[in-house]
Amino acid sequence: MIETKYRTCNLCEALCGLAIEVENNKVLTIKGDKKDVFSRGHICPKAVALKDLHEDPDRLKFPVKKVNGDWEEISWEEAFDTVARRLYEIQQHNGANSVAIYQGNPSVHNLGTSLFSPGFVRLLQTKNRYSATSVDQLGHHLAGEYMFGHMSLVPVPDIIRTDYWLILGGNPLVSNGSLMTAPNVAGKLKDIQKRKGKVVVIDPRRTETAKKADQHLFVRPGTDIWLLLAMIKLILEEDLVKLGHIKPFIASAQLDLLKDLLSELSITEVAGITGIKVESIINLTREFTLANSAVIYGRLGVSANKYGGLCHWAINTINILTNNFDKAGGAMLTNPAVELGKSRPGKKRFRRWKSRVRGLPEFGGELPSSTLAEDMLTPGEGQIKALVTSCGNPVLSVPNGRKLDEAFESLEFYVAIDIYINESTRHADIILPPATGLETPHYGIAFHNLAVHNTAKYSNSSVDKEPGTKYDWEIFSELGAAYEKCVKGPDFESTKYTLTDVFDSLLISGKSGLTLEKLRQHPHGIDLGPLKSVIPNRLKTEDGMINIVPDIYISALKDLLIQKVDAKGLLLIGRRALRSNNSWLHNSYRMVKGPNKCTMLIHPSDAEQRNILNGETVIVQSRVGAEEIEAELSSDMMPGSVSIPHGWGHHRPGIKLKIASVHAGISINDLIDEQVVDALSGVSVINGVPVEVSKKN
Ligand SMILES: Nc1nc2c(c(=O)[nH]1)N[C@H]1C(S)=C(S)[C@@H](COP(=O)(O)OP(=O)(O)OC[C@H]3O[C@@H](n4cnc5c(=O)[nH]c(N)nc54)[C@H](O)[C@@H]3O)O[C@H]1N2
Ligand SMILES: Nc1nc2c(c(=O)[nH]1)N[C@H]1C(S)=C(S)[C@@H](COP(=O)(O)OP(=O)(O)OC[C@H]3O[C@@H](n4cnc5c(=O)[nH]c(N)nc54)[C@H](O)[C@@H]3O)O[C@H]1N2
Ligand code: SF4
Ligand SMILES: [Mo]
Repeated sequence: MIETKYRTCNLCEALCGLAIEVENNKVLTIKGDKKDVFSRGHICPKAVALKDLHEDPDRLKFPVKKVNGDWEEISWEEAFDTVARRLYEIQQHNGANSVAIYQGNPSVHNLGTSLFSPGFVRLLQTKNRYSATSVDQLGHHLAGEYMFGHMSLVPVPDIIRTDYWLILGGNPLVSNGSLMTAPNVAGKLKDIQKRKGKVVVIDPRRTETAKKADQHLFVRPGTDIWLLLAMIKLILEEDLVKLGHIKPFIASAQLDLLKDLLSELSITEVAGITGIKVESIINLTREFTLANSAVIYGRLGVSANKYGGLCHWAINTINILTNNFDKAGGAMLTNPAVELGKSRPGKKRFRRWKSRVRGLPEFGGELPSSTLAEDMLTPGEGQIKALVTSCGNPVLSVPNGRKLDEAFESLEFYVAIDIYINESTRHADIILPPATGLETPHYGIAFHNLAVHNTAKYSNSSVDKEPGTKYDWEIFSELGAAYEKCVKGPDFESTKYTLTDVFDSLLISGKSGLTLEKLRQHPHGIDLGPLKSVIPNRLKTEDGMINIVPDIYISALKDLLIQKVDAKGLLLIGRRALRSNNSWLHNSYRMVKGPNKCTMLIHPSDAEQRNILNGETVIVQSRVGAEEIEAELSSDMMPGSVSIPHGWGHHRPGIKLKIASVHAGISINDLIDEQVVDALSGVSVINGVPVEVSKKN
């Protein structure tokens, strides 16, 4: 019998509703669910890859152990006992911090991992915790922590109601939006234009989004902060400040301080640094402030760059100063059924400890991933000797992948919770593979907190997992129990919860009145209404105020303002493709088929100077490596910048991905310098990396 199952796609942040035809546990078709209260039928080409993922013969189903370089299947029991014992013994000999954990992007897309990994991580008691957040979005969270009192208070652009959308360093028509859950961005962009609004994109590449926008301005990679500061200066000096209803929550002395700090900034110099003309900077600022509603949205290009921390403070500040914060059409906080960041005001969760070798700051309990390799390779007290990875592929996603290869190989023990033997997990001793994708229930806890409209939707699994396989949450739970037996003795029995127990109690503790039972009665989701003003209720600062000039930002700003900016040479930036999902969807043939997608885009004038023709192989050289790649000439690139997509590089020996290893590409992170991070937040600098490009002889 053919049944239609409704669920939410777990691949990216857009939370699209899917209608899946299933017969005898086999997936027949995957389409958009027109009745989904949020996405209304929208999907992208990646959704069908969920079928390929479900059927992928290369996916591991049972634990494997490396024996003399080969993989052998072992029982779950043996796997949990061995992993728990090895981790415990290594910590007994070398201290708790000798075990590190890295959690990757799908952790937040997987309800089981979101709810059950924190308990396991706490058991390990290690300060060496890492995640993809520090290669992605530290700046957003740091600004939330210091300006609004909690790292989860990340405002989202209300693109459903805005009249002016200014996008910096994001390409939501391809990425489908990030830190802004908004299915069908293309439709929403068109709607802004239909209501006579305006969309402006600032990007070193004329992206797919820029081509649909009303205006595009090239910006030299890594220099947006100067543009943002120039905008703040103009707003303050031209008396364009409008605080609206949040006025009582901002100390007026802070505006004077900010004006003072920027008094020496020259707009002409900003134009020279950014490549954006003085008159464009002035027009942009005036248009933005004069629009009925307007919002700046900054994403990866301004998040994982040298000033990622300052950029997101500046973006929030502009939205606030122009009466575009906590207001329809501006930057808003959400009212989700399960709210993140409910903890009480208190001590900042920043710089409570440092990375061992380079002294980079902890934030929210984690250290910057750019330090992971050196913290493993540098001998001495506190050296990392063992690693747990879950939902992550740091060899491809963290700067200097080659150094990580070396570091992972040097470990005494490495356990990966992952579905594939890929670039990272090939170094593991044991891999614990979960049931995933369509086999799991879904609720987008993190993403409902970041959504442009309030909804709630729970999906049951669409197909049964194979008998004997385990979900991520079962793996964390059972591994935790085995580890606790090592610590507390073989008779210790830890309390066992199920995923639905934990999720239901979380729902009930929220104020929405929703229960799991109620959500289950609404397979297309429940509409909880448009975003609403939440200030001051959601503020978590100790004094109940918004802080637009936190001390750490003032000192970072002073350092920035005395910098000399070198505009010479080529700067490398990243890009994403519609049929790609970070590093792990390339084993689906329909995602990789067609012409080579892992090319380096270069402006024809830069190519001509180097005698490079379209399609030729070039050598890209950086401080940390040199890679050969096909050049693709494109006048969509700003002269002086070149672009390579990330997530490729499947040529490494030992990986067991038949399709991906044929469509291998190179890894941009083999060129990115792990030593360069944003001095304020510690986020990796993956955009704006100096490189030399030459023709291969
Ligand atoms: N140069 C450069 N580097 C980048 C970026 C860039 O733009 N340029 N982008 C950065 C960003 S934004 C991010 S988020 C990171 C992503 O970096 P990571 O999170 O480290 O890497 P992913 O490619 O998302 O890898 C996901 C891993 O999870 C596994 N997996 C998939 N589903 C499941 C599941 O349900 N359970 C388990 N246990 N495992 C699963 C996959 O097999 C894969 O190994 O990369 C960052 N790195
Ligand atoms: N299809 C697909 N969708 C995805 C993903 C994927 O891999 N594939 N990954 C998901 C993840 S984990 C994330 S975090 C999001 C990311 O979502 P986005 O941030 O929208 O995605 P990117 O394509 O990385 O966009 C970054 C843009 O910044 C530009 N840029 C680079 N340097 C600079 C700079 O210095 N200044 C400015 N102004 N722009 C700059 C780049 O040219 C690029 O257009 O996408 C998510 N969605
Ligand atoms: S946009 Fe994202 S959530 Fe929607 S179908 Fe595509 S991958 Fe899935
Ligand atoms: Mo990301």
